[in-house]
Amino acid sequence: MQIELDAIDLIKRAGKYIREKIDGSYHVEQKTGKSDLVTEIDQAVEDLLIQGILDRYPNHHIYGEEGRIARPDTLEGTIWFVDPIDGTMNFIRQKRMFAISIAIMIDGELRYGFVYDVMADELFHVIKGHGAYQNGIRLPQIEERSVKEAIICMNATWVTPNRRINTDRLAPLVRHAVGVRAIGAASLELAWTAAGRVDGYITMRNMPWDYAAGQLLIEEVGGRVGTITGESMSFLEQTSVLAGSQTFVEDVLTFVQTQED
Ligand code: 2AM
Ligand code: CA
Ligand code: CA
Ligand code: CA
Repeated sequence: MQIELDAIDLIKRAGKYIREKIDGSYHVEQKTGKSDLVTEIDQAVEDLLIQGILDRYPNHHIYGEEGRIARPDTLEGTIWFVDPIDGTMNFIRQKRMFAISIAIMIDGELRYGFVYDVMADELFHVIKGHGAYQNGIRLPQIEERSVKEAIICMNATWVTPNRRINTDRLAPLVRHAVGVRAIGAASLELAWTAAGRVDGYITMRNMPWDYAAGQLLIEEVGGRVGTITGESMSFLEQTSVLAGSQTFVEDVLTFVQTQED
């Protein structure tokens, strides 16, 4: 499909741009606080992606993190969810383990997803109904693992107080799991779940540009993605995310429902 080739071409060009800029100097700004950062590279990459999309598809809508173009307020038509740098803090401090995340939704249905690990030059991509791929090699179906057998990617927000859930209900998961990892780039954590490197991802606050591509990757290999209370995603607002195999997600939902408050 042309749209798939266009998206891959764009994401790889954007990645090359980031690799050229990563060791240079750029401004860092705080958005909502010291853990929520943006640089002029994030903005330049979003501009580059927007330009590339609209050159080819002037009627498509773009829902991008840095708000460089007005966001659609419905899911009608074709929408590109774009996160120019997912894991900005990793980009700034680790200089690795960040991704460009792009998902394409047509009339409310996720159809294509792309997560590009820029420094590893590793592209995860998915076409709904036609497979999920890691650098062009098809990913097998996800392994069914319970919490007791799982390595869980987490985020500090799920063991600190938040308004969505009593986090005392989540902390016991850490004790039961084989291990936990906090990578700091939601799209990569979801792609790694689809690829079987880890067994699940849980966060209390993600936006559609963080999870949409990773969600489709996981669903294509037979996994499940929803909110921490088991609802499906709305794609227009901030949400919790619980992702993994069917067994993992059901196990976590049971954990969350059965822990004492
Ligand atoms: P970002 O780097 O694109 O902002 C960090 O644990 C992960 O959560 C990253 O994928 C980060 O994406 C995402 N995230 C979403 N909302 C965030 C926020 N308000 N502050 C920090 N990270 C956020
Ligand atoms: Ca951000
Ligand atoms: Ca992000
Ligand atoms: Ca980002």
